Order: sequence, then C-alpha cells, then structure tokens
Amino acid sequence: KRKSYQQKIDSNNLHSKAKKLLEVALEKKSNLIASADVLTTKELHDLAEKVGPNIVALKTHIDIITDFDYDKTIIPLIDIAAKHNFLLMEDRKFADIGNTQELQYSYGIYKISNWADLITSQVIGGFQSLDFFHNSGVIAILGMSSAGTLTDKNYRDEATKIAQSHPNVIGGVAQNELPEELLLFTPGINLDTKGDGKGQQYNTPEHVFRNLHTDFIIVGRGIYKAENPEQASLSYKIAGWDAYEASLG
Ligand code: UP6
Repeated sequence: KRKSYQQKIDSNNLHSKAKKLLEVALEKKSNLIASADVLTTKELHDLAEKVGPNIVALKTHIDIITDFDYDKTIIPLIDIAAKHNFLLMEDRKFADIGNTQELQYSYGIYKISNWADLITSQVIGGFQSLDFFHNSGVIAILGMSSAGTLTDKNYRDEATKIAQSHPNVIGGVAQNELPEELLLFTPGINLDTKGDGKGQQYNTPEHVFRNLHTDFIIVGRGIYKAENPEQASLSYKIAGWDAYEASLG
C-alpha cells in the first residue's frame, strides 16, 4: 500500500522543496508536471499562463529557448509561477564531476541556481557530484523512459542508493517503483499514443499510479502539442488525480 501525499508531508527530515511540492499538490489536487519543450520565450510564457492553474511544476529545458535572455525569459517566468503557485523544474540532467556541475548550475547565461526550485541530475558522477546543488531539490535520473536505455537493474539499484543517502535529493525519475522516502517522477506519459517513433515509450497515468506508485507525472507533447493546451492540462490533471486516489486503495 502506498503512502499518501499528506503522510509524505508528515515524514521526518523532509527537504523543503519536497514539502512545498507536496503541499501544492494537495492544494491544487494535482500531481501534474507539464514539460515545456518549446523554443521561444513567448511560447514558454504563454504555455505557463495557460497550464499554470492545473500544474504543480513546470519543467523546462532552458537551453532550447532560441531567444533566451535572463531578464526577458526568467524574470517573467518567476512571476507567472508565483501567480499560479507552481514550482520551476529545470531538466538539465547534469552528468559531470562535482566541480563542473557546480559551475554549470550557477554560472553561464542560465544561472539555474537562481530560479530552479527543482533540477534533474544524473548520478553517474557519484555521491559527491551532487553536493553543490544547494538551492534546489535534486531529482536523480535513475531510469529512463526511452527504448534501449542503459539504466538496467544493476545501474538503477546503485543509483538509487546514492539518491536515498544524499541530503540534496528529493526523488528520482524512473519507470519502476522507488523506496518510499524518494518521490517518484514519471515521464513518458500520454493518453493517446504509445510512442513517438524516436524511442520514447508512453504509459497512461492509471498504469503508473497503479503499478509504480508514482507521485508525479510529467507530460510534454500530450499538452504543449495539443490543439488546446489549457484543456489538455486539465484532462491530465484530472486523470492523474483520479489515478492517485485509486492507488491509495
Ligand atoms: N524525459 C523523458 N524520459 C526520461 C527522462 N526525461 O521523456 O526518462 C523528459 C524529456 C521530455 C519529457 O526530456 O522533456 O520528459 C517528455 O516529453 P514528451 O511527453 O513530449 O515525450
């Protein structure tokens, strides 16, 4: 039997960003993270405004924004996030030594540490490589959704040990159930299709809540490519919440 969001909030030593995320989930009755894989600042802000009321977090790949400008892209995004009460999650998938990750996290044009409540990181660089992510909750990449991924059981088990023991880590991205002290974030979610012809493999919210006891679903093209992203975000929000409640038994 899985733990509820409230039971997770009440657990000891919860990271402040995990607590915030779970509180927003209960407040909005949502476990939906929209992935904003769009290419311009305007599209990013428009999508954030449209889906904002229905999501707990907006996931970015900030390095695909073609007209990125910190003041024009990030400052308004922070305001939209505050207005609609969602967190910002940068899906950077860091994968280097600690010193390099520290530089990539805080410097360059993106200055991720200034604004990202949550960041994703590989744990391939080992435990200490995660030490410098002080301002964000880290979501460790433990298993990938794509066909042929190298994240086999042995890798996942060892990566999960690092995630469980590191104080900066709040959870993992995976396609399997995790130890209950780690929040589980599951991408590869789509209600209409099984794949994208480029290796992505999709499941439904119902499947991942029932079988993996996931905590948060991540939806990209199912929302931002929909004819009506606002309506699509509402549909995924409801499907995710119903599946969560059903998984409580
Ligand atoms: N993502 C995955 N699978 C993983 C890890 N991350 O799909 O194992 C990310 C992708 C993309 C989003 O980088 O931003 O989740 C999924 O998008 P989609 O719903 O459009 O396939």
